[in-house]
Amino acid sequence: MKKILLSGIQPSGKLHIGNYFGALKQFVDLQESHECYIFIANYHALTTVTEARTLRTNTHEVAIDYLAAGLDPEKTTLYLQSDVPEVTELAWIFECITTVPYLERAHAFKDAEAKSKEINAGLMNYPMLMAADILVQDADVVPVGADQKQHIEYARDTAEKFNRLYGDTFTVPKAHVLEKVAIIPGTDGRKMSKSYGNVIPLFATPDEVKGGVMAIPTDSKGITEPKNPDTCNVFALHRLFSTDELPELEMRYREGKIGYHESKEILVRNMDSYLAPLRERREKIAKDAKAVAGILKAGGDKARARAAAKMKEVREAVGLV
Ligand code: AQP
Repeated sequence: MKKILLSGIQPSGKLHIGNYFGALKQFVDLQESHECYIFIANYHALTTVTEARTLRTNTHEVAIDYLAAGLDPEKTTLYLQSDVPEVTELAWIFECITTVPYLERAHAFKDAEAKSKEINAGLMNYPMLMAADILVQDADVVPVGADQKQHIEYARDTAEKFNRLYGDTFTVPKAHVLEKVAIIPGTDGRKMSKSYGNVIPLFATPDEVKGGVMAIPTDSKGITEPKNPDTCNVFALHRLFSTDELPELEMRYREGKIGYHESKEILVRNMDSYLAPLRERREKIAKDAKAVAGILKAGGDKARARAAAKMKEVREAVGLV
């Protein structure tokens, strides 16, 4: 029996190459070896997106991105989180066995607090909704970037706590984080993140890719000065897109045989050849909105049926009957 893999991405904006290497590419790579459930986390996106039209458009775009990146609906159940409303019921039940100080320890919560953001209750309860997404499908494996690792710990803790209180009900899931791509840096060297404005969109046009790469800040070393590839934001992206040339580029960096401008030009060229086939596939898929909606509907029906069966067990376990 294949292990159950589950993960999702929020439709809170255009997917970027951090989302791709940190998460989406792994979903694609693991879809042969696992029974896969990949959703679009539109309930989660409500914590930040407050315009219905934007949420609807982003959701449709992410569905196209999933397919263009190589998720195959024959192998992977693709669905909208909101087509499985059972997760909100389960999140409520989890919130009732979870303490507020525990939720306040989440990095995402502390980050928002440090930035003095107005924190909505949805943001605070985010880890419980995520735990519900994962546990309601009895997922074994959850591929994510490093920033989400703590949330998987929350899901594990919640499964264990529920099982202790009400009897063995949930599988305790494991995070799957690939160290090499755990934190993809953005154009400013911080984690690539929509909210930091340092992203290169996965489906950027060639001009956007060029603009994004050329704007990456570097130090002011001249062409012949030795450079440290480990602290260069351009080189960090070479590690993803220039794998064949990496040893040569590293040598040229260390020996002062390449300037940042040339390094960026090489990166733009390599990014374009990597991203062009994905872009072409996306254009084709985007032409048939009905087919995309049909794939999500079929996936939603399947995911919901599984969730409903699990919720029957949960309701009985907690005494809601
Ligand atoms: N820079 C990154 N490196 C590696 N993995 C990343 N992920 C996101 N950014 C990077 C992974 O992408 C998946 C989906 O993430 P999400 O939908 O939760 O979005 P996010 O993490 O909130 O992405 P952003 O861009 O950082 O959004 P904002 O700025 O709105 O918070 C996750 O598996 C995540 O680890």
